[in-house]
Amino acid sequence: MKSYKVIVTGPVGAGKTTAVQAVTDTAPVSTDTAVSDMTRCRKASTTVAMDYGVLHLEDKTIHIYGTPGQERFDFMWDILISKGDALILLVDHSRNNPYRDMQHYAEYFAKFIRPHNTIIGITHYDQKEPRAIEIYRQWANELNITSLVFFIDARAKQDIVFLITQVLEILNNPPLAHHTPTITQSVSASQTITNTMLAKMSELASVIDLSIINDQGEILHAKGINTIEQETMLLLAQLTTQFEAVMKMTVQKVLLKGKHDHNVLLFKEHKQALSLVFDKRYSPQLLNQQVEDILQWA
Ligand SMILES: Nc1nc2c(ncn2[C@@H]2O[C@H](COP(=O)(O)OP(=O)(O)OP(=O)(O)O)[C@@H](O)[C@H]2O)c(=O)[nH]1
Ligand SMILES: [Mg+2]
Repeated sequence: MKSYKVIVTGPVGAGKTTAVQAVTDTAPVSTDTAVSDMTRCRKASTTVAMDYGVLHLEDKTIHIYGTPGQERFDFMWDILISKGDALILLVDHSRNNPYRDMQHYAEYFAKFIRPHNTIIGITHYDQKEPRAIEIYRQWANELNITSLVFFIDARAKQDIVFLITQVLEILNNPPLAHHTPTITQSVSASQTITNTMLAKMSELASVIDLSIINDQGEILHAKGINTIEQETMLLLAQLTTQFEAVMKMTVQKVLLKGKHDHNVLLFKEHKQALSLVFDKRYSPQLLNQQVEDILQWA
């Protein structure tokens, strides 16, 4: 079973969240929030961190990440692209200047974009007077992105599956000599959170799942959590690191309150992040105290 990470990017409203939701086999992760900018009247919500979903195609598992469109969240673009095998650029035909949009993304992702790893989908083509696909293909060539450009509808599952299939096809059978993506071997860092500590944490009544992520973004230990949750924890840990760099603050703990049964408590500890999914009937303060005791004394 081969696994791929495909990043979906493009301007605000191009349909990134819609595309991820359209193809996701299980419940997608979305970080949309109500639009507060008065300037935007096209849609009610915007993505602030990422979209995430998983698609199974024959013998492949495809992890799909949607970037936020708004530029104030563009630090997420770097985090997401650093994990990507392939890039889908959605260009909104109904916006004022789709060429400029393409140019912006071509420049931003120039280090990543190669002819065999990027594909362009033109969305919203039903909402404005048509423009020939050849014009978009010509623009793409001028911008040195790729010659693969298609009209698609982000709401249609088959269109997104088509883009993914095409880009994986060229990724695996590149037309020209290409650079082979480096596969990073998992290097086990010296573990400051010991197995004894983990065993004690697992025994806590409130703890459902736990995972440890090192500063290389590798999952060193994951108990009970599924792939989607692992990926989300990984991103959460990376987000806190990014937050530290941008805000010049130290993140020690993050508490996420779930809508339903579970909460998440993330501890940053000596270049490692420990995340605990716990039953929300228990108090976070109690869990915090218990974990701190274990980290200090176990
Ligand atoms: N008519 C039409 N609507 C589309 C098409 N593709 C997407 N949409 C709609 O356009 C809107 C796009 O919204 P999102 O998927 O949230 O856009 P996004 O790219 O994630 O936006 P941000 O997260 O704000 O960057 C949704 O209402 C979709 O239903 C298309 O090809 N035609
Ligand atoms: Mg979105």
